Amino acid sequence: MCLTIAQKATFENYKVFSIMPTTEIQIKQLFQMDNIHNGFTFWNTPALTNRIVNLMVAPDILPLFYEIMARINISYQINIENVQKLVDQTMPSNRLTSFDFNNYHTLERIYMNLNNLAKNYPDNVQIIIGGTTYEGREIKGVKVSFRANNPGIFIEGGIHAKEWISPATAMYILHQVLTSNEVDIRALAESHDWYIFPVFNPDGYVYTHTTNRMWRKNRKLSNSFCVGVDLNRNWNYKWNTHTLKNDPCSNNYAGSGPLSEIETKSMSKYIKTISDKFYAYIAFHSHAQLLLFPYGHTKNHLDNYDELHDIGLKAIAALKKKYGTEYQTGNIAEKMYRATGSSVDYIKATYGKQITYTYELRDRDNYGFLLPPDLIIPTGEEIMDSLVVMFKEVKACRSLSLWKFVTSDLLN
Ligand code: 0X9
Ligand code: ZN
Repeated sequence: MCLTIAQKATFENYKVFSIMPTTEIQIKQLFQMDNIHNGFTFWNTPALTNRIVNLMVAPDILPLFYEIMARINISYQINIENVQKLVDQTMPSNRLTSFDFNNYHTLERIYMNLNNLAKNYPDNVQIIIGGTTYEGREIKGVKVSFRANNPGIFIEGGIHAKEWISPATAMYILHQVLTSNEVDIRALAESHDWYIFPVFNPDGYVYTHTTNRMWRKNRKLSNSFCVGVDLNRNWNYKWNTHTLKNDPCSNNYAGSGPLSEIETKSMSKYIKTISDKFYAYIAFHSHAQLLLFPYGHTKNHLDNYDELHDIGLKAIAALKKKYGTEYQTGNIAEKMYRATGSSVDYIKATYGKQITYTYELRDRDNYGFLLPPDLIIPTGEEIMDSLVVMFKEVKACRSLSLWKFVTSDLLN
């Protein structure tokens, strides 16, 4: 008899190298490495010259890595000696009994905390099941409100499974909205309704805890032997217009069609039901320290680019104050890479929402997706600081014709 035992992926002695491409040719050459061997994994996509690319290399193909680097004559340095060591540091202990921000948490524990908040703040917190997943889980979130019909802010976390700082930050914001005594935070919190969904991709998130810490997509099985769709390529705006080959084995597989995935389909249906209740949509990702805004298909400065850029600059200046963390802001295609089918682009294009930002959270190159848990609180604090300024600026811009969409409540 043959037994198959589900094994946890190990990253023992996997290394991460920072590579600095200086020419377009080098970018193309790096890009091709993805296809040479599946022991090469890019932590960020090679797209811009003079921007560091982090590449994870399996131990058995180190010689091949050194050979390719020499051949394309590119400078690099080692950044992480043993990925598994960092993976272990991010794993929550089974002994954890309460929810905190010194640890990452399992889906179960996050959902339990949402339930507890609804129990403890019955007048302000309402549980919402926004959608469902391929494996039958709930996509759970909350609506937080201090006054009926406040203008809404929607917060999306965890659409990419391995980006654990994203759900952690969404939860941090939620707790601040409920409990902070800081005057500016209270003012922001109580003048808005909050729709907060910390984990848009629950199946993927669970899988990163149980099986493969570096998983990104959902867990949909398809005809191909490869699993999963990138839920941030699956939304119905310019779906799959950029990829040359929509490959199910790629980490950016856009799915068989727009909204083909139950996660995006169900959440898009839910969002439609509240589309007149919110005017801002914020998504959390990692890792690059960028504050991005639409669109992903073009570098052109469309719609309210100038306003979003101005607000973005002020928000990242506020973000930097406490810990000196440097962000850049700009259009997604110009600051990162071209990518279509994302949730923020969809929300902006479909509902004309003017305030749509994507935070690529900490860090840059030291830990990548494996940000140590003692950096959850500093990350949360600086993001809260930036949101306070972002929405002060939004309010200050109200004289511009652009803001006529903002409900009168916000203008009071
Ligand atoms: O590629 C993505 O989906 C995001 N970057 S990540 O490294 N976290 O995967 C960027 C999303 C930006 N949004 C748009 N393309 N509109
Ligand atoms: Zn992401």
